[in-house]
Amino acid sequence: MQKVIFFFAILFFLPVYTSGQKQRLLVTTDIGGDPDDQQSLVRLMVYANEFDIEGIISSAAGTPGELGREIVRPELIVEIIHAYEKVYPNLIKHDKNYASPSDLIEVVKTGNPYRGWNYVGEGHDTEGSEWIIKMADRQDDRLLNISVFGGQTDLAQALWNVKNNRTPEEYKRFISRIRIYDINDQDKIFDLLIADHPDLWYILAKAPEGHDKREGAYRGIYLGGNEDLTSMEWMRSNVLENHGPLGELYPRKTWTAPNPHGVMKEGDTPSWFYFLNNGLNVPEHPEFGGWGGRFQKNDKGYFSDAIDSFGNEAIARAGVYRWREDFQNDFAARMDWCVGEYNECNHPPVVVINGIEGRENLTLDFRVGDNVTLDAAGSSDPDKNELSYEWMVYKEAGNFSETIEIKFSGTMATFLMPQLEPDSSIHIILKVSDKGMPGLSAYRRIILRNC
Ligand SMILES: [Ca+2]
Ligand SMILES: [Ca+2]
Repeated sequence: MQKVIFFFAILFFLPVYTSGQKQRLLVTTDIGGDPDDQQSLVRLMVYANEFDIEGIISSAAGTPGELGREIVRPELIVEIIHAYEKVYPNLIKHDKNYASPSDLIEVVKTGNPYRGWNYVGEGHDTEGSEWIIKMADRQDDRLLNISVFGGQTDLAQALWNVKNNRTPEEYKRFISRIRIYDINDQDKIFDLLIADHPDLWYILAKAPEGHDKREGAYRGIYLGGNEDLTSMEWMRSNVLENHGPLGELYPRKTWTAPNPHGVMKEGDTPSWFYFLNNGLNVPEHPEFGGWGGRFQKNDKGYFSDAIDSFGNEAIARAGVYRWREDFQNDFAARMDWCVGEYNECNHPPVVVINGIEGRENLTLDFRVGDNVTLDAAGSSDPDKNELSYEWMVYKEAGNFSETIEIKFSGTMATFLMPQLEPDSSIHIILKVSDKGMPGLSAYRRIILRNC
């Protein structure tokens, strides 16, 4: 009993919450080239209850030179939202927080069909670049998260406009209001962009120089790990068929080699997975890792791919594929929500850690040798499914290389607090999984430090 009192006293004085908020999201997409952008948007629609989606901007379609013409395809975004509109009445039976289809239509904007640094500057404002400015300026305590599925030209234009038309202080404030996750520097203007705006909070997800491009963190969405979860058979039974008009719109063919299936790619999905409030992800800390991958600050001041170890591999994309079973099952359940009644579908568990519900990560300080007790008692499942508890030490996330001996008992995990190196901490990921169909998991991250 004494131990319990001691523990709650610590909780009362020392919790640090750095996650757990519904995030704002603005997407720019090169939709109209590789159909994987449509795939990523279809998946995003069934997560429209988890974000405030403030913009979906159609930027120059395809990769540079891919289509042989300069074009934007906002109608492809609208088509997906119309399919969402058809399943929306069913989705709200599962969560009333799903965004209204008309609100989503209103934030579809058109960017520049031309791309590159020559299209940034005087006279190159677009509906899309102006919308980025408007949303970043919007009064909100939360930052605006920008997921760049394609080129960055409209984003660069927005930044150019603010830098050249506002005072240095106003520009600085504007920059501090946004976070960017960029897939692969598609317009090849990143070096110029970051040179012009060195204070940007920027993740450039891209395999490092000299590495195979397929090693990149974001590629873990479809490469490495158990690729059977991306097969045509899996996609047919969970997304494409018998799941309503939104699933039917999911493109069935794209380029996935060396993944042999050629169906699910979704190369851009990690750019919004990263910001998803799921109890695991911590948007302000790219080095913590999560569904969108793990990144480290480089000597140039932005974030680039970090190596993660999983199974026998140490490779950046493992930072994403290590969660594939969880994120595919989660997708499958949400696709069921498009057509099924509440009692016919599965819903994820609700995690309680040491009496605290929510999705915030917990930071707890202990002295060397203290008995640490973590307890998931009180966790529940809305479908009354049986639950199981997994406690994982995410070594890379805390820069912690030792092994600690954790004792498990029911909902509890206990261990002795070790001596930590300066600048390191122990990240424990609690995963609570249900025995529903498909099996769903929910997470909490606990960060332990020496005091
Ligand atoms: Ca794309
Ligand atoms: Ca459940």
